[in-house]
Amino acid sequence: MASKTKTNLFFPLFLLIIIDFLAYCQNVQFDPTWVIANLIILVLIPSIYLQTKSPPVYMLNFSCYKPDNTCKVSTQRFMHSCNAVGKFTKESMEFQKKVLEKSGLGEDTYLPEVLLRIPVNPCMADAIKEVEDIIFGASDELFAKINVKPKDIGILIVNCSLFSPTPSLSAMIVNRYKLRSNIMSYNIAGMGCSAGVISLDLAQNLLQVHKNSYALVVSIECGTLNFYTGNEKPMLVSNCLFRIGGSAILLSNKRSDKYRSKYELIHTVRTHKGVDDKSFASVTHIEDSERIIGISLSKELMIVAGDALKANITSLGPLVLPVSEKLLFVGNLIAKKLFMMKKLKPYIPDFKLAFEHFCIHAGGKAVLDGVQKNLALAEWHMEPSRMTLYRFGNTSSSSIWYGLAYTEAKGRVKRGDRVWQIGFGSGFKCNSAVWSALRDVNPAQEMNPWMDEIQSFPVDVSREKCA
Ligand SMILES: *[C@@H]1O[C@H](CO)[C@@H](O)[C@H](O)[C@H]1NC(C)=O
Ligand SMILES: *[C@@H]1O[C@H](CO)[C@@H](O)[C@H](O)[C@H]1NC(C)=O
Ligand SMILES: *[C@@H]1O[C@H](CO)[C@@H](O)[C@H](O)[C@H]1NC(C)=O
Ligand SMILES: CC(=O)N[C@H]1CO[C@H](CO)[C@@H](O)[C@@H]1O
Repeated sequence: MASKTKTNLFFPLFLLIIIDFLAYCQNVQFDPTWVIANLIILVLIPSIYLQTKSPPVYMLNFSCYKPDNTCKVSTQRFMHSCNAVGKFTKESMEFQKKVLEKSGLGEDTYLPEVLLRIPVNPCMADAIKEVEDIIFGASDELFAKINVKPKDIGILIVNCSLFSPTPSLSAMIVNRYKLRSNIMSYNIAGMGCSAGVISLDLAQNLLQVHKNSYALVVSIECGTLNFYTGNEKPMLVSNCLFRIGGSAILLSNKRSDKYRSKYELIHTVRTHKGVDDKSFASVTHIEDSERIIGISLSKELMIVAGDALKANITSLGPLVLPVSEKLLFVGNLIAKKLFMMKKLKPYIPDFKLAFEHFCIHAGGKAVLDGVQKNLALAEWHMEPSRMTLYRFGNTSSSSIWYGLAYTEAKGRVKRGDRVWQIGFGSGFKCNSAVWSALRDVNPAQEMNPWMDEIQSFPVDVSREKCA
């Protein structure tokens, strides 16, 4: 978009300079109005150009929270804790065990400590402690990585779907890091796992309006108060999949920061299918018949997710795909619509030509399988997302950052590589962010949760679970 405006605006400027130059060579006498008109155009066009061009958005660095080893939860420990809750029927226990075994989660994921303590009796203070650990853990690491003073940060966005205390989570960050008093802070709640991308999109929009700013985006989820203790199956599933985690990202729109940033944000695309009732009801926070609160996942979740993905691909495709793929896609569409070739399968563009790396929300094995099938991705492309699910579980919106950290830890990120982050969440929403790497990432210098164990990955997830 910006480059098109550039050529459009610079063409007349270029023409003018040529005319001036020719006139000068011909010794034409300049009359004053001509000179003034000339000057005005020479000053005006570049300034119009600078006004209309939206500033770039760079990501200086990011961090993912790695919880303490004491919070590690194996299948056995999980079942033990569930047993200690004392409210599950035998059938529910069996069901949870079965879900866990098929989930794609490994034996090293993390749950909040209070849920592992016996007796299990989480309270508000525990939840606050949990979010503090995650938020400050991720942010401390981020501030250690970047050379930016907390006072320089102008925009703060925190997203935590299920826990929204007063004072807000964003206020907790302002208080702890002594952020400036005119900070623009936003606390997003209730938007589910795709909120990570929503907050990026919000940050991008704000950065386009507020020049020379830094934006801190913190994505976390709080599980403490959302552990479901009833016996309805749709609500038990999320107990098994949800694990703790969080991420912090620093964005900048200063052009000079290009030289010390990791990635540039190229596109964000948001799809909201909330108009459709089935989509709307696919993930809900409700009370069951015994008034126990939990998160209910509907059976249609996978279909709904597939639909949302398709919709968003349709709008993202034209932005990112090479011309050849676009032609095939349009050709297929014309054949179907114009020539009534209804049996023809819709052409699925090869997104591997548009991106080198994929980070898909690790919500569960079914989500990843669905996306892999829809986009025809190879195992190599799925590896970061599968390993994230295996090692950290469903960490909600921050899971796409664990995926990116994995890709970096494996030394896969090279200058110019394009990364596609796909988030899914209640609503139902499918959101994408597209990044371009500004430099090679040298894993030896990185600090991220995968670093000290990256040699042991990838693990074969399918075999792991049969054993
Ligand atoms: C913020 O990020 C977390 C990531 O875990 C996600 O669970 C949460 O839903 C996100 N956002 C919002 C707006 O709730
Ligand atoms: C992942 O965890 C979040 C937060 O608990 C939940 O809303 C979401 O439904 C989970 N995803 C899946 C597919 O279970
Ligand atoms: C990001 O942080 C790591 C430290 O973990 C550092 O080695 C790396 O150089 C940083 N990247 C940039 C582009 O500043
Ligand atoms: C914001 C955006 O581009 N989202 C798109 C996702 O897909 C739907 C359906 O094709 C579009 O209508 C949205 O505009």
